[in-house]
Amino acid sequence: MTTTRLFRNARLATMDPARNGLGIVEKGAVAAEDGRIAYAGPEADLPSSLAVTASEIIDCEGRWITPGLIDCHTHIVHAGNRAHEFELRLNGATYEEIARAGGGILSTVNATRAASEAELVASALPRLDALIAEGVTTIEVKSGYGLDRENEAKMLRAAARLAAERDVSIVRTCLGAHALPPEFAGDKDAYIEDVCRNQLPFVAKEHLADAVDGFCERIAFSPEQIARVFDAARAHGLPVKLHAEQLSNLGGAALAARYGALSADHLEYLDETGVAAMSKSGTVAVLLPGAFYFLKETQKPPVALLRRAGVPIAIATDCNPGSSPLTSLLLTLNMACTLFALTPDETLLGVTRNAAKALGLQREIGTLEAGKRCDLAIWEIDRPAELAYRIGFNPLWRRVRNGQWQSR
Ligand code: DI6
Ligand code: FE
Repeated sequence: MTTTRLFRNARLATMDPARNGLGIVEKGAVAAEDGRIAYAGPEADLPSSLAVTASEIIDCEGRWITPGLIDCHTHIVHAGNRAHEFELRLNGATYEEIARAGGGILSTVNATRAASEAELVASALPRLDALIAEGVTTIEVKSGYGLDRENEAKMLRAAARLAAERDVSIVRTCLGAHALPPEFAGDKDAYIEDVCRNQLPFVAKEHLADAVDGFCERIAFSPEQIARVFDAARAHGLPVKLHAEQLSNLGGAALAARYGALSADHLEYLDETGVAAMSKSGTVAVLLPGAFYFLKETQKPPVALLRRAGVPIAIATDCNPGSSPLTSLLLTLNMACTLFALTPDETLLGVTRNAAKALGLQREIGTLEAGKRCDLAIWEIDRPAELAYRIGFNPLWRRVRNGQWQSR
């Protein structure tokens, strides 16, 4: 039997590209049928068949409904934390110096290798809960702290378990090419060979990831090395994305675009050539103001160029223990406005429609349109800009997943 649930007397920010801006509908309604949106639009135009069959009618009393929020770039599965490095940096050490001295990512690698899958799940859950409490319904989770076949697989399995522990969708990305593990010290090419020949074939065979990512940076891997990883990903039918132009400009975004990447992420040092390449390939620019803030960077991503070229912009927490220990997507919206001068509307599209595209899920989630999964966030606000305006306040009223009411 089909169950129809009707959310009425609401204001909708549909994010529907066929409408202007946020696709706002005053006096709107959303009908969910078997977990999917059967209707989203003016309540006056609601098909009477849906109104009649509804098994439950929820009066939203004028509250705002947005699509469930999407955090499209996180590293929430990891062990330990790096508060000590935070102290070192406040005493003058730089992120790159700490990484070169064997700290940084590698200290998280040691902790993550030593943790069991169950321990990784248990330590990720409080971070996941913080995101969920703010209306997040889909989260991307990267590996990248295992750096060998067994430990990368352990991280990706832990990520999948999160979706069994909580009502949330998890999208998994294999980030084997994140850092050089100690057993390959001095030989990045040999490690890249391990990623391509050993890690990715296994991850693909076991269906452990939905995409492949890399870190293209002088402290990580060169464009040539990343190209080898992308070739291997392509051979296994996996789409790619890339940490690019975060600390310097190596042309990573243009490389990613040549491989039809879903997204290029960070992008502080992106130049005009990179923007043009992304625009041509339809690659989403994922901006991560949490890492920019936490590392006290000064070079800002070229937002004006991205806008002019029509590159879709997404926003994410980058939640990770080293450069962005951030578990609030709402605070991320505020940071994107204050630090990168995005408009509140741009940030809201960046955690809904454009974040869905960054995950290749634009047909499934990210807007309030008939046929999509009925993942909603319902807010106690008077206008959408409030979601980006407040600092450290959570106006979520209710979350809806697959058409089902969730407790906060
Ligand atoms: N860029 C980042 O900001 C994170 N990874 C990456 O490639 C940092 C990860 C860490 O420091 O643990
Ligand atoms: Fe990252």
